[in-house]
Amino acid sequence: MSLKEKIVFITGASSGIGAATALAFAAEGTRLLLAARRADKLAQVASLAAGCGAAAIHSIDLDVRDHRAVQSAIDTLPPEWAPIDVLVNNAGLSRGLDKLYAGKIEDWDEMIDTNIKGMLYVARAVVPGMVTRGRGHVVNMGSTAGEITYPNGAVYCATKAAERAINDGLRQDLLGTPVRVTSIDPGMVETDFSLVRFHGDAERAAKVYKGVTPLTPEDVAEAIVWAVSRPLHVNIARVVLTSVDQANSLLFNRKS
Ligand code: NDP
Ligand code: 8X3
Repeated sequence: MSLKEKIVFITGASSGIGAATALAFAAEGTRLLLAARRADKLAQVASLAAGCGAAAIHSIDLDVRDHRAVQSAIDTLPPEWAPIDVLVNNAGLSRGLDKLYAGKIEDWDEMIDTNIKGMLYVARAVVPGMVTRGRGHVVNMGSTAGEITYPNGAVYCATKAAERAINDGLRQDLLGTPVRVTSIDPGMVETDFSLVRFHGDAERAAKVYKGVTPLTPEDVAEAIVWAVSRPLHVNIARVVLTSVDQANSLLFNRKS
């Protein structure tokens, strides 16, 4: 299916998987609606996307945890940007790697508010328009962490288990409409994810990727574009992808 001129809305487009997804969709000639909180980073991604062939770009400074801001951002889109064809519900983060009984409440709140509630707010604001227009595709960002919980990561893993339930529930609730719903579930991807998890501790973040070859953000972006470009009667429910050095969220082939 050609994606040319389709409107693709990507949350968390300022970095990592979201940024790579923006560039991959840009190469398909789509129109890109990019959202994140860091406007400077978003502007850099927008400029790269323009160079990759995006048909048009519109950026929104948005915190997905603020449900009024999310609804207002969608309600006040310029008319030419309103008919969103594809939503990549990607904004998310991990905070901390602690035993559950020693975890920081503010870390839990941030993960739950962003990964679960933020994802829901964006879907709630965007999906009704897709139903009314009789077309659309929602791509939610899951993780292997949502399938098997790993030690010290219970709350992050729980947010991705919730994503799994919400993704499946949304697909059931959209049965009878042409709107498609896909979860993309990567294992370890080298992005700013670990830097954010460890509150900016770059040395600790680098250790996460030591001795393994992780996925790249571009690997994940390619899977997203693939799922979205299937013929319109095909719904890819879930794509699970890891590097060959990872079997699941617990098992790695670490060389050092
Ligand atoms: P990055 O840290 O590189 O990117 C995270 C993105 O989310 C940034 O663009 C950030 O933008 C945005 N974001 C975070 N909080 C908010 C918020 N409150 N409102 C709006 N945007 C927000 O990490 P990744 O690219 O790795 O993460 C993207 C998604 O992929 C997440 O959902 C993550 O859970 C998931 N994932 C990551 C894996 C990995 O190993 N890296 C594996 C599996 C899934 P800004 O700060 O500018 O707002
Ligand atoms: C990110 C992958 O295993 O680092 O969802 O939690 S993991």
